[in-house]
Amino acid sequence: MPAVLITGAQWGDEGKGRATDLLGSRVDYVVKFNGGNNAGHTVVVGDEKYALHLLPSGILTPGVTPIISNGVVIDLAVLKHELDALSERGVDVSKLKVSANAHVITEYHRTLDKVTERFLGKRQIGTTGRGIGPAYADKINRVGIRIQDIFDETILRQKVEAALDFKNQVLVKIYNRRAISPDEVVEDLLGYRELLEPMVCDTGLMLHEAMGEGKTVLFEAGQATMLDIDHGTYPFVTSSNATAGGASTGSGLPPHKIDRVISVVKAYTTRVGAGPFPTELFDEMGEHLAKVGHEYGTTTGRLRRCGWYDAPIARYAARINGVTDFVLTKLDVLSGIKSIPVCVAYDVNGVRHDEMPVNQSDFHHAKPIYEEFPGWDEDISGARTFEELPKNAQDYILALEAMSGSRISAIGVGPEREQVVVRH
Ligand code: 2SA
Ligand code: GDP
Ligand code: MG
Repeated sequence: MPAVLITGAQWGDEGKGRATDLLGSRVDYVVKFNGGNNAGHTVVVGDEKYALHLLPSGILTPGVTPIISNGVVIDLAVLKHELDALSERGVDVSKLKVSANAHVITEYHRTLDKVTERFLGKRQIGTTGRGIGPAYADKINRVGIRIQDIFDETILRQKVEAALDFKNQVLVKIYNRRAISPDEVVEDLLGYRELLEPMVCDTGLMLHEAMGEGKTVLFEAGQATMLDIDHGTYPFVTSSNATAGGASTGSGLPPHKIDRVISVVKAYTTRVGAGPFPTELFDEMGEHLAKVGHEYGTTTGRLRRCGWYDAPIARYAARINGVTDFVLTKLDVLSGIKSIPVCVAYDVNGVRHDEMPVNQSDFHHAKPIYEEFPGWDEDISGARTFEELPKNAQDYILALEAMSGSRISAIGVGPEREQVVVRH
């Protein structure tokens, strides 16, 4: 398996960090190619629980070279903080490489993220407030600051002044905030030179050469298909490409190098932040899933919205990403539920839609059409083979597989490293 990609099929928090960790011991490089410290990946190793935001989950696997590639937006204070925190816990972080072309998140991006959300009021996206959208907006507007700029003070100053020129007018005149001093931003960024020096390189070239030597690469997507800037529920999305295509533009490796696409999908659905969610539950069952599944944002601590499995979304993810395998997580959370509804299609104003409607308003009005599956009472967290699962759990998996457009090759039955059923 020369290059494998792991992506989320739903609205994030499917358990991608955990899936990356599972494959980690079989790869040489783990690449984070999109997003920034809005991500929240939880990995449980024995008694230790790690919550990673900016660093790829592969950093926890000895021997792996973790890479933050060009498609990522980096908050340098967070980078330093996460590296220090992991080092204190005995994790070797010395192999990390960072792309010279990655963009930085600065104070003005964080400020703009928060004030824009406040300004939007009821129409807000529910961002993580980490400055992600404004940093990507600057990248697209060609007024972004890249990691390499930090090593040329004259250029850095010019770019920060250019970026702040218009923003300060907006901050002062529209949002009634104080102007941000370019000097302070420049000083702050220059302070990270020493930290960055040994890790900055041309990560695209590095990966290309590694693959030439037969090394294996794992791409780890942040967020998920339905939060993708192009293919998600726009505008209730993040600002990067979280789908498979993003791995290529976000790393500099051509698309044909990726030969396996694993999509992680939860046995039910969750969403954090605003936006349409057809199978969302507003009753005690929603509360039950949130409680049993510990559905709280890994980055912001926000309670996640919960609902039933949505097969058209899984099929959509299979199509957009070219999924070769699904990893189904959190099946254990469904234990004890008598009858489990699964959304098989949508009703939009009396018309049946078997696939994701292309029109955003249709998706906002989509009512799930459910099929019911009998549940199971057994604790399945000790199962390690498909045969050890109760018959109804097996049938649930097989039904999801038939509806979702690709093989389910592994099933999470608990948060811990070994709590997984691999199907051969
Ligand atoms: P942003 O901050 O601009 O990327 O927010 C835009 C939308 O994307 C959603 N988003 C996420 N959804 C699920 N999980 C994410 N990571 C954290 C986690 C989130 C947290 O693992 O739990 O802790 O709140 C993530 N990151 C971004 C976000 O909710 C907006 O809807
Ligand atoms: P990510 O953003 O996709 O990496 O996922 P998060 O780490 O934000 O959220 C997934 C949560 O589910 C974490 O708390 C994991 O420890 C937990 N988790 C992952 N797989 C399983 C599973 O199979 N069962 C249970 N009960 N929890 C799981
Ligand atoms: Mg998460």
